[in-house]
Amino acid sequence: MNFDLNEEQREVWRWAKEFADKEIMPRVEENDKKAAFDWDLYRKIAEQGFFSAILPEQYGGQSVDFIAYALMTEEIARACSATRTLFSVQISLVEMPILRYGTEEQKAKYLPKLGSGEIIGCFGLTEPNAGSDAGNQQTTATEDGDHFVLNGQKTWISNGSIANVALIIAQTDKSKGHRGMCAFLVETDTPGFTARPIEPKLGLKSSDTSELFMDNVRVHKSQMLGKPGEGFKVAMYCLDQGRFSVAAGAVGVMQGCIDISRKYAMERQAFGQKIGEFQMVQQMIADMVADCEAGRFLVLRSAHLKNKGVRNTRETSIAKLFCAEAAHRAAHNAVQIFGGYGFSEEYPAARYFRDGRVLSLYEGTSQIHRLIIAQDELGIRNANGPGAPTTTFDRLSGLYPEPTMV
Ligand code: COS
Repeated sequence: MNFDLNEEQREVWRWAKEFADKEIMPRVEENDKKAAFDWDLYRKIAEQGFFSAILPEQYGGQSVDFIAYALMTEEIARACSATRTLFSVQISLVEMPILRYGTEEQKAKYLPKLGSGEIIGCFGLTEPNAGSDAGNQQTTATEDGDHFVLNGQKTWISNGSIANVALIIAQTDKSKGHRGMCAFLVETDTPGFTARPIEPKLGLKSSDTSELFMDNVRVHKSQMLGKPGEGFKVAMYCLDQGRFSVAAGAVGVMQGCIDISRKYAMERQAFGQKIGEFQMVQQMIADMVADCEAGRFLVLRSAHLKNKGVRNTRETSIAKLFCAEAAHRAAHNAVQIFGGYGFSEEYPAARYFRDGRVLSLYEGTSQIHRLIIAQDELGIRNANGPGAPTTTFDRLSGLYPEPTMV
């Protein structure tokens, strides 16, 4: 693993940082207060080409690698986690699964439009009774001639009310359990498809989070993503991608907390000196910095494996678990450093605290990630699939099998 960034990765990082500072930061507070989706910012992100960053040139993209993608994601989250959620869903949960599982027609139909921001995507897996237990899907898809008819409800769907296309996981044959599921690309203007925002939320206030309802929604067979029965695998692939960008976003939250705490600690005076000169404040700053840098390296390790095309469910789970919980610690410390002002919505620490809380809930709770990591370690279930290396020596010495993403 090379610890040096190449010129392209540095350039992408600078590009995203500049955009985050100039375009996102100045409006983050107002957007949070208004609790409304910022369409103007959305258009700016689209115009800049951020949504197409990872797409190959043939779909209008720039083919940036996963290291650059992680750094972009981090920068956006440093400024605003709600905006980062929009960005992650569009890329990791919609574009990437279409790239991986889509037919040529599906890729040509959706990727250029998703990349340019002409359309927005969302990912519909979670249901009122299928959160951590993702295999317990109640949404059904019944075959009817050239179509499937979808019925059911999804919840906690980011971008749900603003999406033009929804990647929906549904049960086609209940008797086969997770092997009887399919994934569909459902256009949200199809009759019978409706969405309703979930409000109010603790954080991510300017991000759209919605419930989806499907009442006899007819979807042509050509809209199935992946093969019949592959729906659960498609969903797990989506989560492997989404969790990576959540982890990168959590690093951004940590960096944001460090930035505001550094500034405040070197301005605020108590007992005749800057509070940053007190060792107990320095301890909190040091913990935040160590967590942030450790988390960033875990994310970059996952990115490195993704660049090689090697299955990385285990490493991504470790990154997601660590970074989400470290972001909570960082936001907690930022509030502590700000003291009473940390409890005020007039200062940024409270927003990082509220927005950061969801990081260990969505895309797999911390408990789910501990389960994946521990079961892998104990030899109960190999997180990276059959044949993946199981010892640290094999993993680190690069003795991976031939690249297999799923
Ligand atoms: N990539 C590819 N395949 C995967 C996979 C992954 N990351 N994880 C599991 N699979 C495969 C397994 O290999 C197994 O395949 P076979 O049918 O060939 O044996 C199949 O999927 C079922 O796996 P498993 O038995 O482990 O499924 P479980 O129902 O026990 O669920 C967990 C496993 C709990 C890990 C899964 O349900 C999960 O991640 N839950 C959390 C869901 C989540 O994050 N929700 C939040 C969504 S917010 S967008």
